[in-house]
Amino acid sequence: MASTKRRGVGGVAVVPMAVIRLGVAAIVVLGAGVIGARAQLRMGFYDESCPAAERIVGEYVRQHVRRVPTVAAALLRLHYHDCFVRGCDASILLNSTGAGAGHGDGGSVAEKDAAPNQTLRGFDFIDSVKGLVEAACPGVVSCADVLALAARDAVTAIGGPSWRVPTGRRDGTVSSMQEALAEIPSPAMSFPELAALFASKGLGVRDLVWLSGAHTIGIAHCSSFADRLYAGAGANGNGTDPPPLDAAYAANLRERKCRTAGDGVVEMDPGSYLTFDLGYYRAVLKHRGLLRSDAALITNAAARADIAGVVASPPEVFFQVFGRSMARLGTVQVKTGSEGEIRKNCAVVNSH
Ligand code: HEM
Ligand SMILES: *[C@@H]1O[C@H](CO)[C@@H](O)[C@H](O)[C@H]1NC(C)=O
Ligand SMILES: *[C@@H]1O[C@H](CO)[C@@H](O)[C@H](O)[C@H]1NC(C)=O
Ligand SMILES: CC(=O)N[C@H]1CO[C@H](CO)[C@@H](O)[C@@H]1O
Repeated sequence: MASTKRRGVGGVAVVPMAVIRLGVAAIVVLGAGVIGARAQLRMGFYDESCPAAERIVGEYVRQHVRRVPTVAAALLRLHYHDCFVRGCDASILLNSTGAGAGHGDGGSVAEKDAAPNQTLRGFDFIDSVKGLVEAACPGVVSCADVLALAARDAVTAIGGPSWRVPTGRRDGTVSSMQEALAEIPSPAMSFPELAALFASKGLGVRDLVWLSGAHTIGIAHCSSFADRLYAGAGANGNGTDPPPLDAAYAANLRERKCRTAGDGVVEMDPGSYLTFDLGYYRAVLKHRGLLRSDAALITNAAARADIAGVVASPPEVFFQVFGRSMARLGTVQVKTGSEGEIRKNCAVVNSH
């Protein structure tokens, strides 16, 4: 505990009780529900087979994120969606093969084309990085590892946290729209529903709370939360919304960015949507979290207290707990060893 305390707040003299409690809780969570395959990933998996791999990914990411910082949010979300469907196996990157194209499993309409994925971005970016890695070491580095590394490097490049990304993930060969619809949390879900879905991935309630902090960067379309602005709009029906969006903020959105329930976009952390900071949690505490799933976080007393504790602490504390949860997310149901394949082109399975 003492060493965690030191790492957690590095250099900060006074450690609030809430921070100590967070640190202890995180360790307890780490010990529970460990997923079997995570042990088979390891740091520097490509050190011999493709020593340049991690450097190629990092350099490409830093170069492009400098010019197009919104890429960071795109890659982070892509990695998360990948891990939630069939594990972190790059199945999210596969194109649909057309109805009846015969994967034999009925999964020919890919995850990419499921409704929650229609706002995913960054596919071309990953294809480009993978192309560079393939040029250096053909057939060695998985798309799943490229995505995990690129997401981490992009978040770090915008001044956000870093975390350890052990490698050795293998790529899956199946991508299914139906599974994506079932396994990716809907923004309309309540806290217990979100917690149950995270638990099914071996992730705890605190992982839910800290990973949601990813919404400190990026944007949401009005359609993703329109039911909080307009009764009857959106997938969630009748506009019941505990707790509701702050009334003044909702009115402002209706007048400006979301005049209709449709296509407008809103920064999830207004004013600092390109900066990895505590703005998102501050907004959530003020009932200005855009999505119902954001608002849901403070319906749970313990989660609300954790968020208040992190908001009152130096940003390094958020960075640390976020990084830990990202490291765990990156190990969800990974394929290793001789499972799956190393895809040559991230959009299509290899032909055998
Ligand atoms: C807890 C359940 C979650 C729900 C229900 C959820 C839902 C959503 C929705 C609806 C959007 C907006 C999409 C749009 O309208 O364009 C969004 C954006 C985003 N989400 Fe989540 N999310 C969740 C958790 C996460 C996690 C765990 C991460 C990553 C660790 C993440 C990262 C992001 C990012 C970075 C964006 C912005 C994407 C962009 O700017 O293009 N989300 N999320
Ligand atoms: C995958 O789909 C995208 C968008 O539909 C397309 O641009 C790309 O060429 C496809 N890739 C392959 C390898 O078929
Ligand atoms: C409206 O929302 C409430 C609370 O979630 C739910 O019990 C009810 O079934 C909903 N009604 C309709 C018509 O969707
Ligand atoms: C990025 C991406 O692949 N988006 C797709 C999401 O699904 C729709 C169809 O439902 C496609 O038209 C998009 O291209």
